[in-house]
Amino acid sequence: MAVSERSAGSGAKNAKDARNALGADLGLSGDDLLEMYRLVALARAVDERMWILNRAGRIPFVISGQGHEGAQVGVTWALEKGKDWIAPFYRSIATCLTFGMSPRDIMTAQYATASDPSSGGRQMPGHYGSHEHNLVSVSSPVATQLLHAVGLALAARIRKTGQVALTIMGEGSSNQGDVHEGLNFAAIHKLPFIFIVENNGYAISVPLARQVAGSSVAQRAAGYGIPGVTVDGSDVLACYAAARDAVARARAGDGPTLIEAKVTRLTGHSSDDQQTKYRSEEELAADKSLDPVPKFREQLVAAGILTPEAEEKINAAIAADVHDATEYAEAQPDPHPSTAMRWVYAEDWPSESPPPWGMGEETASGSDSAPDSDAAADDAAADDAAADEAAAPIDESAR
Ligand SMILES: Cc1ncc(C[n+]2csc(CCOP(=O)(O)OP(=O)(O)O)c2C)c(N)n1
Ligand SMILES: [Mg+2]
Repeated sequence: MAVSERSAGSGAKNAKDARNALGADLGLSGDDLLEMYRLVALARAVDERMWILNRAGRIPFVISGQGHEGAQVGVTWALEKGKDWIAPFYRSIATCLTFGMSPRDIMTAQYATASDPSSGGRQMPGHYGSHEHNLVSVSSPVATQLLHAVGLALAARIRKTGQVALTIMGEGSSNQGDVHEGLNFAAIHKLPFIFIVENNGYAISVPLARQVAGSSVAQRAAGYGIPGVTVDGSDVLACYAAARDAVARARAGDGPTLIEAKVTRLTGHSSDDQQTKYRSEEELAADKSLDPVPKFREQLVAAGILTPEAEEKINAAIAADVHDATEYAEAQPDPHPSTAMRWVYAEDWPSESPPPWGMGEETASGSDSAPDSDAAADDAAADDAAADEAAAPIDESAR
């Protein structure tokens, strides 16, 4: 601060400090910023633990959000938890944590336990979802989530709920036909919809130049007559500002916004990929400068918001959370085989009309067309067990 400012009267100084305080122009308090930092750092710590557990043979597959956390926390902060909806993708760990999921929720999905709230161990690892927190389950075919989110936005419009629906995917996925169909529809009907593209420059091993003609996803928004914004995805506050504006537009009935956040993928595509096969050492080293975690940390330290005491407290809480999530998930039972069909097929199918997938009479006589696990479903004891479980679908500890 300049000497002349320091020598100004204390009233004038406080007013100036308040104006200059980091995030103040965005309506963010120091506590907001500390919580945003905690979420960014927590997502990174949970993610790093996942890789250790994978290499230790405890979990089969990791698809990482490292490098994307700043954009995810910044964007998600602009939505209203418990009201708005998000259809996330496989790198959305920080998004899910910011929107209400816990490290235990993330870790039980990795272990595919019966208590995993994303799917009770049914989905692939990394396919997070939470009905409780308005997070639509991740789809394996990339880009389909855009259609789900547009549908949610249409429902919000019809029901006049004031909700906003947001979806997220990578730049490679944004080339799918579903994106054109959904964006066109959302733009025509001015739906309360936000499309986030986390552009990390690669679709597995395919670089941007081979995926995106014209190199900008945001520019495509012009074709739909909606705003297309490009934002530095390592800048948490810039991402928040862009999403906040998009939310305001959506709630005002002005329609969708496309935000392209330029992020970096700090890991391989997944734990089954080795990115040193197709990215140079120089490129990987340069990408580290786009890491949102140290960048946000330095910003908050320089602003005097992240004091040594605050950081120590946050780090201790994160270490405890990650430890707790790991121990918890390790101790959780697998889903019981008799529940294999749960949440796949309707359970209240009327008995007078056997369901087309063969869980009726035919199955009992051993039809080839029936899945193997139908045998368990036909067993009276298994049915009873399944019925019991329906009352408490995520607690299998008594088995
Ligand atoms: C419809 C479809 N095609 C292909 C795949 C295989 N696949 C999974 S992730 C991925 C790359 C997606 O890249 P991008 O959208 O840039 O996201 P990133 O992984 O880089 O975050 C591909 C091709 C798939 N899951 N679904
Ligand atoms: Mg990508």
